[in-house]
Amino acid sequence: MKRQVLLFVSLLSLGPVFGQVSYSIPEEMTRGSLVGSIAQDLGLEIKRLISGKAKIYSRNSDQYIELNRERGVLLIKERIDREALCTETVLCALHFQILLENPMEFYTVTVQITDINDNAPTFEKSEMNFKISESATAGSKFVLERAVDLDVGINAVQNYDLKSTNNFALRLHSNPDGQKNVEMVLQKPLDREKQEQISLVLTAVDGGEPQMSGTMQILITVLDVNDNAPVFTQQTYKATVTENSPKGTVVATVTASDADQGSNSKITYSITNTLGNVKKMFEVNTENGQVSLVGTIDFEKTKRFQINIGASDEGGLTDSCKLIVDILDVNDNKPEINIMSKSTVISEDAISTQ
Ligand SMILES: [Ca+2]
Ligand SMILES: [Ca+2]
Ligand SMILES: [Ca+2]
Ligand SMILES: [Ca+2]
Repeated sequence: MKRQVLLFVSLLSLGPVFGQVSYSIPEEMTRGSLVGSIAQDLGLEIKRLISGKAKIYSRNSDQYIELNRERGVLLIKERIDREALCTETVLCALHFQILLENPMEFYTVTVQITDINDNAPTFEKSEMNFKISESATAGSKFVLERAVDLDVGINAVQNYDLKSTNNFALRLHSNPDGQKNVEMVLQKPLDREKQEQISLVLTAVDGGEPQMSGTMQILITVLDVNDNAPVFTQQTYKATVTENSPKGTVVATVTASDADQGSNSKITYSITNTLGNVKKMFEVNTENGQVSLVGTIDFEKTKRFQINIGASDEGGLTDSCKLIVDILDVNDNKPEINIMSKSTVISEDAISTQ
């Protein structure tokens, strides 16, 4: 390698360049494809190429291009991948010399390698996950990954698309380096109670012909906030209980539900009456809303109770309901006397109507 470099330098010092020519070819041409009619373009005859033992002199281009002296043409020797040869540079070219002996002459040749659209935009990750609170406000921004396309110019990434969403809009802004920053912006607040998981697809497209694209999944988990109060299934419940029922008798069950999640929906029930003896007679199970007797009920003293019950979630949001309990008489006051008195009444009525 070192010897070759030295030879190249000494050649340059030997004398003037006799001519130069440049070609432009697309990358990925197959082996044997024509690069250019070099003899014709340099004004050399085929026999001069042969007698001068014309050959390519190059530090690195001879693996890709060969000279066919008999035809006076340059041909593809090995498939050229522009992306491997030049990475991100838009201008990609091979430089070499055609060297002839007797007398010594040399010509410089430049072969521009133009890009073809043979790479799709790709995302490094196949999906991105976000956890976003349902209290996030419109205008909140979330940075998305950019796609990479190994091609250049119009064949590189040109645009993005986000589908399908009512809540988010895609926003692109160009950087000084020409790359686009990709963001999604919340347009409409999220509601975990309506949709807890949102799945979007981000698509990147290049501007090549035919157009190529790459996609990435965006998975959004909507985090709960306590934005729903408990709600009782009824505003008023009704129940009956016979007097003298034993302590512990379940009178009724009240139920409230809460659309939120976790502790934001954990309900605690309580009796909220402040006046009267309701709290001495009844209790509510704080967890399941079962209302049961804790006192002894006497129909002769009270025929109806109104129990006020509250439901509260752990965020402090509440609802309330009423439970009306009617006490049923069990005729515990000497039924025989009652019957006697009734029959007395009937007989009195009978007399009075006659
Ligand atoms: Ca390419
Ligand atoms: Ca491309
Ligand atoms: Ca709640
Ligand atoms: Ca919620």
